[in-house]
Amino acid sequence: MAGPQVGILMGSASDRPAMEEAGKALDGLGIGWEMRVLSAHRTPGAVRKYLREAPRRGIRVVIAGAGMAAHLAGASAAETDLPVIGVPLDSSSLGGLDALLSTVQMPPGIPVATMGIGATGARNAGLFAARILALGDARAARAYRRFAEAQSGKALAADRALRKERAAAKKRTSLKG
Ligand code: AIR
Repeated sequence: MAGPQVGILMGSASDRPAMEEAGKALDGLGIGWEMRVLSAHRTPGAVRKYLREAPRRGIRVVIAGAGMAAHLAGASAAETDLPVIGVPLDSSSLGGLDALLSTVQMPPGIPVATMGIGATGARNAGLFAARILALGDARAARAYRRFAEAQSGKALAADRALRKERAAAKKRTSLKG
């Protein structure tokens, strides 16, 4: 069996509930992933080691989530040429704005694709990783298309149900009058 293609990194085990969303999104598309707790501040050597070895191990995209002064995505992008997707997490009294600015405001030359704050950002990070992989992987591309069509189908069904409900309510009102 092929190994994981996406590395999901997080600054602390406390980030896990939010970052699991990235894994769930990838699971839904049949894309393999692995998860590590690696901190740009607490374990910088381990961050470097992981990123140096990642391409050889088959990792194609890195997702890095951290809160507070969130430097994990930037530090990861400094260590590898793989695409790095940053997820700012809400772990402080600043509601994640600190992590957002720390992740998004990269200096020129070291790009990080920054998602929104928290679990929703993590889910989008998983989907964005799938879009990157889909460029060179027809199976991932088909899985992504199926997901997008199912999502549209659900939204269209909700719209149909809403219009039906409103039309019925209008009819009841006009019958009364
Ligand atoms: N963090 C850990 N090392 C560097 C950073 N920025 C972040 C974690 C977590 C927050 O600090 O990503 O969101 C608090 O970590 P902990 O371990 O105290 O819960």
